[in-house]
Amino acid sequence: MTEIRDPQALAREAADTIARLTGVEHHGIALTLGSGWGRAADVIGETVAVVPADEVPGFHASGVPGHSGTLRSIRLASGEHALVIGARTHFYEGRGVRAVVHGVRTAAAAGAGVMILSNGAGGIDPAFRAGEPVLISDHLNLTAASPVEGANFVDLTDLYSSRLRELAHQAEPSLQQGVYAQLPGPHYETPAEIQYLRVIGAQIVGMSTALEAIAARQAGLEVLGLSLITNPAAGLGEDPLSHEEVLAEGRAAEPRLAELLSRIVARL
Ligand code: 8IG
Repeated sequence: MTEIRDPQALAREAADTIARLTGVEHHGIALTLGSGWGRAADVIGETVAVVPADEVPGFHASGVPGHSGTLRSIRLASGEHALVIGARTHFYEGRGVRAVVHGVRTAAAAGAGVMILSNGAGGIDPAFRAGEPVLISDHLNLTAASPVEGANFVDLTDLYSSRLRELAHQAEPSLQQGVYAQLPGPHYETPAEIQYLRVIGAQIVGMSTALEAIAARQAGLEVLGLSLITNPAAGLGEDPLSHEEVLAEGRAAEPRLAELLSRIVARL
């Protein structure tokens, strides 16, 4: 029956369940860790509790190989707790936009003020090489969908918080930044579509994050977005795109990304 429930009420119920199962009442920071970013959960602090996603209202076990299906509570050096959401629902799974942004709404209900959204993505700008992390500076939401319901005109001017980007840049001065385009997927783009995306201002392309960022802003969270470039976008590299390539680049980058996220989180 959860599909017809008010999304706010479902997020509240999820947050209460997380508090009960982890023993942690308040999570000040939340992170969604995409392809390549998972190892960060082992490094940013001390894991207090791991909860299977399907024990929390509105969450589903992951349908994507290589993606985990748990929620973790982590105690940071500051004493604050971070909630790691290892159970992202993608738009292409067809569960609807409410399911896609349920993690973000749950994070807000759990007390988060900062939402870190990470992903694996294709590089359109040739300056972004496979294996590199890139800060998301802005996005093009090309899903033709919105997580916002009703006449609710949410401002997205500084969606990817310039304060948090500045802070990330201090943690890692070599970080470049770019505009992320979210497409519905699950197919990758054609080379013609990548040329079109380049012309309209996209430098990174993926299948997540933009809808989540919008919901995060609506919920009053400050958003930091990070992409691991796992492949040159279609038509720009030598090889056809494959999920195996994505997973392999992700695994290779994991230690570096974990260390990067630790340094960023330590500055929040
Ligand atoms: I990882 O090249 C990853 N996710 N749409 N295109 C799209 N999504 C992606 C890509 C890519 N690489």
